[in-house]
Amino acid sequence: MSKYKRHLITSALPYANGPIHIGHLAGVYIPSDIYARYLRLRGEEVVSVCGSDEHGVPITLKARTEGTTPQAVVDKYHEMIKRAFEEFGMSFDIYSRTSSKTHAETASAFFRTLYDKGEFIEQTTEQLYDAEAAVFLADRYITGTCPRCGDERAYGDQCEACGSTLAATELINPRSTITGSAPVMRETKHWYLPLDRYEAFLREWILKGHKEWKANVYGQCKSWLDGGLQPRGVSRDLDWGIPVPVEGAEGKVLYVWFDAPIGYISATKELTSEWEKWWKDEQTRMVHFIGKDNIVFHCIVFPAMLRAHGDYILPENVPANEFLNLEGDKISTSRNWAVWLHEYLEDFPGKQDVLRYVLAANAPETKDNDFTWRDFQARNNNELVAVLGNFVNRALVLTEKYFDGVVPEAGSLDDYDRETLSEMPELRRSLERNIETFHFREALKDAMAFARLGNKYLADTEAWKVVKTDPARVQTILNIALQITANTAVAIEPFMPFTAEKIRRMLAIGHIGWERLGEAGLVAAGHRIGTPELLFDKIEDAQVERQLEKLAATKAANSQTAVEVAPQAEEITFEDFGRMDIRVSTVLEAERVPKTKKLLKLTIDTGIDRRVIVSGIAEDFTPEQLVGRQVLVLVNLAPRELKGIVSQGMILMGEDTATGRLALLSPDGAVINGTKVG
Ligand code: B3M
Ligand code: ZN
Repeated sequence: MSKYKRHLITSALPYANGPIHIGHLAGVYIPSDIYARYLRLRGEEVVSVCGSDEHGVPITLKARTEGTTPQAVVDKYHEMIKRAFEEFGMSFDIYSRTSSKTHAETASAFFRTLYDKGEFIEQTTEQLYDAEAAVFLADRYITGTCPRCGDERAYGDQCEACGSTLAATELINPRSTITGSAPVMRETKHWYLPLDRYEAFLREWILKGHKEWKANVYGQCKSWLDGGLQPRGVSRDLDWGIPVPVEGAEGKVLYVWFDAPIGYISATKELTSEWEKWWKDEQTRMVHFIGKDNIVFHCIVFPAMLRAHGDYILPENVPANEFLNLEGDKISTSRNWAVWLHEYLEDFPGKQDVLRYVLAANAPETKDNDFTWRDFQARNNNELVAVLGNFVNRALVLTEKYFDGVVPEAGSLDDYDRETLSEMPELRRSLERNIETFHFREALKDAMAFARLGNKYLADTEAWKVVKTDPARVQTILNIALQITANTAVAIEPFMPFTAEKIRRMLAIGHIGWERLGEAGLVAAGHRIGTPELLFDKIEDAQVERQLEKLAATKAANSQTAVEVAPQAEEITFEDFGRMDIRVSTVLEAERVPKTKKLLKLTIDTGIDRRVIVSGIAEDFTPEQLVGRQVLVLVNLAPRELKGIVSQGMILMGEDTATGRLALLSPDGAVINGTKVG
């Protein structure tokens, strides 16, 4: 940890316009929590700050769609996010919010300092304006075709398809997302941070000074710098946000990406009166944890702001992760395509560490990665249950069985014992190296390697066999197994704090300092352990299927909203409906009608009689799929002749307007043929 006295860890402030999902956790919050926990365990002085990002157009748009106020939106989601983070075990020292008074004061003062130093360019330009809604259109208020990649759903600040940062005026065929109308141009004054003035400094600081940054981060910074930096707007015509603190700025607020990073500073101020030693002392090491879409703001814009202010430190590293997808599709708050943290905590109570483990093991550290529920189940069952849980359980249960729960003397060790124990210090070195270079996936493997080592040791030494002939040997075996168990609790703590605590409780020991990791004497002979319990239980297929059904319903709902649904037909009376006689029936036989593509000839048992019905469903169903199926039949429809066959009735079905596929309507369980539908 070298020359630094303390570590300031910031985690991207989640927009308070929706809940936290697994993409946020894998991209930002689990890496940041692993890192903060690890540094604290190493005895380092750490402050970890986060909070809700409560300004910006996403919030005001959400308020419009929910027919409420931006303050109500952020109050709702700030509480939801804060609660979910706490239950998930995020160990922030403070979780604040940018609608706080301290933040408004801090961000205003920061802006005013740059303004008074003449750091801003003040410019009146023509901006896109929605005359119907009487608002200027910035960021998410405007949509149109991306000039870079042609995607038609680009926004005024960013194109999600190609990741380009855009100016609203660059969009092709711009439309207001408020009224859908084509905007007009209108003059307005704003303030701009001349990033080009900091280009030489940023080149030096990043491209020369931080070659050790992750390739995805370094590469993005380099392409930004090679593309040439432009002045960047730091104010907006909005009624929600922090008012621009200068005369003649009525109706203008700080651009959300100017105010939000200052949220890290205001959160630190709320945490400690000694906030300046965390932000202005070169012996503080600052690390920003973010997702890749925030790299430019944390590596280019915010550092330029801090540099312009003059007395702040800069981040020593910004280990941004790539994106996590879900079941092969991009996670999306607006399309509800996500695994929401608060729902996970409800569906899998007490399983915080399972999700922490899976998302850390699968983290998109160098490239986008995919979360699947099957992989979640497999990692839980094959790694957590079968390796970590199995090893700890055997070590404890055998101690209880053979030594009444008292840790036996180690006695004399043989070569295999010594070789096994000697592996732990190397595992520790690898674990530390990987965590300190933000390779958390590899670090997690190192932590799990302690459990693998113990599992193998118990399997190889076969205490349950040896106990008949050499009980003294079993004392050694179990003493060593318990030392490895205690080491495992230390090694996994940054990743799975709940499980580490559970193992300590079962060993009936207090907290063990990281500095002892790798030692053989963590649990003293003669010590009585606690009651063994299972660390993890299997995730069953039914649990996974339930989650997949939830996602399937979301997908169906999304395709539903994406498609024009036929308007309601003309109103009828109850009597009109009463004239239709619909019966549950069973298909007895089915065959294709020769020389037709769509027709099937069906023999149907309506409960009243057996009859033939011709149905145009041959492109959606094979005869084999239909025989034996119960269907709904309109039995009192006048007979019709189709291709020489008299059809007596009609089978009811729906046509999926998104896909055109036909869906048979059947009772949700077998009922008597002839049952009347009403
Ligand atoms: N609110 C999160 C996002 O872009 C953004 C981070 C701010 S960190 C200062 O999704
Ligand atoms: Zn694009």
